[in-house]
Amino acid sequence: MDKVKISKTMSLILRHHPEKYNIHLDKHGWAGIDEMVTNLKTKYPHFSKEILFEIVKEDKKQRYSLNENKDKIRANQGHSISVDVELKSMIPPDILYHGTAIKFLDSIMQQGLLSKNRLYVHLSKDVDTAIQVGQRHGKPVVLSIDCKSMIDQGYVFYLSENGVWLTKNVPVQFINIFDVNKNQTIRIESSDFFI
Ligand code: HQG
Repeated sequence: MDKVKISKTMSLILRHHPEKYNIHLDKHGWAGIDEMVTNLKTKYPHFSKEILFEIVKEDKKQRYSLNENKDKIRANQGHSISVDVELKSMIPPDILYHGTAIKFLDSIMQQGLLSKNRLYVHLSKDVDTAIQVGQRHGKPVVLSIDCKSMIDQGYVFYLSENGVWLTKNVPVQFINIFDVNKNQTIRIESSDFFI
């Protein structure tokens, strides 16, 4: 049984398209585990509640949470559908990182970081994670985000249950490029930016 494949389907259901598997999410993003198992069995006949629990437990990014009764499951972050997963607003470290692809830089330095298809821009506290996130889209580049100034100016941040920092958008003036080789932020003015 390919747990990675099943987990990708679970993420698809819990973050983006529950209707594809006739699954109902409540307003807090919870799906009934019995319903998940029954409906996922149409694609993966050997799927079971036990396997679902294993996937939740073993997930390297801890993408899922179970409710106290262990009869509901939800994704901790990454949604495109409008659910309220009861994120707690928190003060972030002074600097967070965002990994993206070089091909997006031009547009990002004009528009700032937008949440695109998701509800939030995703940020990480370490450079290595940002590199991995960026690699999903192409040749990676790491942006360093001046969260301290954002907080001073009233922007709000959330920390998901699995440690991903989230914010609605990041305007250009708070974005700098992080030089991974020199391990330092390159201060730039957006008007200096050419690629
Ligand atoms: C880019 C994975 C052009 C943005 C990861 C990113 C993460 C812009 C892409 C989580 C832009 C959106 C989220 C602008 C932003 N112009 N491009 N103005 N603003 N972008 O996948 O952050 O494995 O929605 O830089 O680990 O890559 O699924 O976001 O490259 O935590 O659990 O638009 O997904 O987690 O891509 O990844 P995504 P992301 P999972």
